[in-house]
Amino acid sequence: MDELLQTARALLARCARVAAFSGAGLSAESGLSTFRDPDPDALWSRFDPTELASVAGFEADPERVIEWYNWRRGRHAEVRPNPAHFALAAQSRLVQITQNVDSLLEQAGADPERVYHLHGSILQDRCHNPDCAYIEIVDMQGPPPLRACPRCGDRLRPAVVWFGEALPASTWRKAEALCRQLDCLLVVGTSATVYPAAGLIELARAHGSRVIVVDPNPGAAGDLADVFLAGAAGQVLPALLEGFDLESPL
Ligand code: BV8
Repeated sequence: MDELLQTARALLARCARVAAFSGAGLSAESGLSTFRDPDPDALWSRFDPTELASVAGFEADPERVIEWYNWRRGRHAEVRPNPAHFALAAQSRLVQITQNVDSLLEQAGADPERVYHLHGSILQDRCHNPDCAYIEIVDMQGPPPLRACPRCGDRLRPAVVWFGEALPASTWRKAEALCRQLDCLLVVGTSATVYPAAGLIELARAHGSRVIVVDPNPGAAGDLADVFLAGAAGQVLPALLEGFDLESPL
């Protein structure tokens, strides 16, 4: 690992335009389950995403979907950022493109303007009616049950992106534009299996970017890596980023 770590640091030292792209693995050491890991705790091995993270699932049983997200919100309220979040947040001029719906990067000090949540945020509820822009922050300690939108009467649901739903347009556009002008993309803790987000790695490579991947398991992202660092983000990122002041082109 040390030799590879030095190779990755030498690569980063030559890169003026860098960004980070993360998934559930970034928050695993904080105690938040990932989705597809080969461990019994992984969410999609315990729960069916078509029933709990889809419009059809919500329409079929909205109470159950809200209960499930409120259970995840309870978990979220109990956990804290881990050394990987702090190492990334310390790179204050770096943009964090993330698939995570948690706020651990921001809790670690990352500038919210520089955290692009491609799959939304579990800290807010929004109106399910696409023509109603009502959105509100949820008390993570005591999230409310299913309720009606105070503006249009439709149901409120977590402000996350469910399967089959479009990503937030302006956030996606910013992430795509950024990935077209990088020297290096740092990929952390994602199986790179969910699209269009996973397509950002190929997009960055297609525009000349090098790719560093940090993950205990190679997976789809590993296949796209110039340097693959096989390890846990909380252990690898502090050593990888130590002393750097990386910047993203904005
Ligand atoms: C859409 C939010 C159209 C909710 C989520 C092209 C090809 C194939 C399929 C599709 C395609 N295009 C679209 C699709 C369909 C679908 C899709 O990609 N399906 C996949 C499963 C095949 N995509 C969609 O439905 C998207 N929408 O296409 O809409 C459209 C367009 C216009 C107008 C209308 C409609 C929406 C996708 C978003 C779905 N929402 N989550 C919630 O959180 O509840 S996705 C879900 O998976 C999570 O958000 C997560 O972010 C995402 C990816 O998972 P990962 O983060 O990578 O997590 P995973 O568990 O998989 O991997 C963890 C990794 O961490 C592993 O590699 C592991 O080794 C590593 N790890 C573990 N511990 C550590 C670690 N790494 C470092 N350190 C550690 N300690």
